[in-house]
Amino acid sequence: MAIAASELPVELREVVLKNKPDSMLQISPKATVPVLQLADSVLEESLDIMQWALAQSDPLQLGLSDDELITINDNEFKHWLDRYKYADRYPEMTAEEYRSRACEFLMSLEQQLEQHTFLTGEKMSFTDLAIFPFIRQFAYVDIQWFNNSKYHKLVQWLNLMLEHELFTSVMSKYDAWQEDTVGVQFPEMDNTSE
Ligand SMILES: N[C@@H](CCC(=O)N[C@@H](CS)C(=O)NCC(=O)O)C(=O)O
Repeated sequence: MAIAASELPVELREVVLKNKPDSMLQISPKATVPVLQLADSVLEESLDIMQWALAQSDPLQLGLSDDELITINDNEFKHWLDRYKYADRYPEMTAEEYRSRACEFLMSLEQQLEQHTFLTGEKMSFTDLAIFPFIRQFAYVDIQWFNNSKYHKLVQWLNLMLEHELFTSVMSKYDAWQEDTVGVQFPEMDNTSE
């Protein structure tokens, strides 16, 4: 989403995690996605990629942020989210217990959203982009529970983000990239208008 927002052109290489290309493992032995290969360096963390893109070009004025909310999201919340999502792999606690641990963070977000439409103000910002994918994952573990929860503002915010063109525009499905081929040009050329 940050790259789409920046409108910087990249070559997209869709990776199937069960069959990672050798050339990806060579430049990034860490072996996680996303990976961004630049002319003289490799970025292997989503936040670094977001910052790289938006530092150069930010037409939507999302800004750059190392907000405390992002730190809590990437550490505490992600920890409980993974356990809530895969509770059968972590039998020490029930899914409901994992969910209630994760909810501490949801309450912080709800408090922000009681003050403004997005997490840091009336406009969507870097912080919204960084946190949204994780709240989306959390919500879809049990969407009925989420939609009926007490986090009313968060439910509204998630829907705003899900409907936002920036999100829908990056949700196309791509075929896996094959070694020694050219990936997909992104943003894709709009060939609907003559
Ligand atoms: N902190 C990293 C996390 C990256 C990460 O864990 N990505 C997952 C997919 S969402 C992955 O590539 N896992 C490796 C695998 O499943 O083999 C980032 O934000 O870039």
